[in-house]
Amino acid sequence: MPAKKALITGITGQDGSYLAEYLLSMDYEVIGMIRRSSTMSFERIAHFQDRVTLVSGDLADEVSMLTILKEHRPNEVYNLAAQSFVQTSWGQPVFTGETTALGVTRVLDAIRMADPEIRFYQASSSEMFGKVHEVPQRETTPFYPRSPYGVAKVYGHWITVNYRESYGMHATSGILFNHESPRRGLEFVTRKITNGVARIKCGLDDALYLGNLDAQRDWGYAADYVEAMWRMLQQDSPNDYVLATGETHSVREFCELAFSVVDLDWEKYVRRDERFFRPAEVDLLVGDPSKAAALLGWRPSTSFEDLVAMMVTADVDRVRKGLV
Ligand code: NAP
Ligand code: G4F
Repeated sequence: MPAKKALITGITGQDGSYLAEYLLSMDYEVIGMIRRSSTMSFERIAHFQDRVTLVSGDLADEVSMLTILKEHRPNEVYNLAAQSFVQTSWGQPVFTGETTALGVTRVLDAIRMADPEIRFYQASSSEMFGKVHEVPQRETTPFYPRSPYGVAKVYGHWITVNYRESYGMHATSGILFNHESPRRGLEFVTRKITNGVARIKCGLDDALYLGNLDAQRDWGYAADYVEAMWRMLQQDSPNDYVLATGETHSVREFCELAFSVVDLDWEKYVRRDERFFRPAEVDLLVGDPSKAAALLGWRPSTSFEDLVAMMVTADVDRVRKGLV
């Protein structure tokens, strides 16, 4: 049988890089969509760049995606591209809507026109639960987004469901809770903390400035989550799935643990900074992954403690090599 072909939008991001590695390990032919920029940053994909085909396109431009689909004819499309930083979405709400919301319609429409048999994965988010209606959150929990990003993701989720129901497309939505790794962007709180810990340990900084320490998140390991994305598209029928660990921890707990990995006391270094508080906060996220466990046979394999230790160790290593 010929190898399967997958298109990944957002291949240069955290999840895109792990998913590409995973699909390559299963002999997929991987096409990665990248957008034009004045300085290309392939930091996360440099180690396998010669094994994937990179093509130019943008979620803002439907024609570019239609052309890619017609030319490369993938069996599966994983839509991971987005303006993914919640804080930025208040400063750039229209841009966030263009990319994170309408961008999903553009990909779905391009698939509908090029080949409606292509299987589609949409990167939905636990941010859609926002001001939560129940604890833990599951596929049936009503949405109450608290940021322009969350609102855009709700649109992306429902347009995926709508194309599934309107056109019979194999369009699936993975509602993923926060997942992190040493490849996480430096602006997200986990990586900001582990990078800060490494810089303080190595004598480059003497403080770490953070916002709300009380927020609670269900943090898992990104490499575990991309495997479940693939499993979703191997099912006979499209569906919606929550991916989460089922455990929640506060930003404060994350700090405490991260500093303890290098034998430092977090209270001596962490300072509160109003700039990092949000106009509206998501206070508590904790997911129920039992549907994914039952239907996909998926379970996260990395504990919170191991995740924090992995990220701190990787950042200390990078700082010692002068890389961050
Ligand atoms: P990320 O590291 O921020 O990566 C985002 C990717 O999207 C990058 O490759 C970026 O390209 C690309 N992109 C942004 N705007 C684009 C556009 N207009 N056209 C084409 N590509 C564009 O995000 P991530 O953490 O890997 O997350 C992947 C997806 O899952 C996102 O949709 C995110 O919203 C969603 N999600 C993430 C989490 C999480 O905890 N990580 C949880 C739930 C859902 P550049 O490299 O050029 O910037
Ligand atoms: O790391 P964060 O920026 O992630 P957030 O907002 O939960 O969003 C991430 O997870 C979503 C899934 O639920 C994804 F859809 C989304 O794309 C992204 O990957 O912030 C986590 C928490 C927030 O409550 C924030 O207020 O940490 C709090 N926080 C406290 N101080 C901070 C800081 N967040 C950041 N980024 N920087 C701070 O200094």
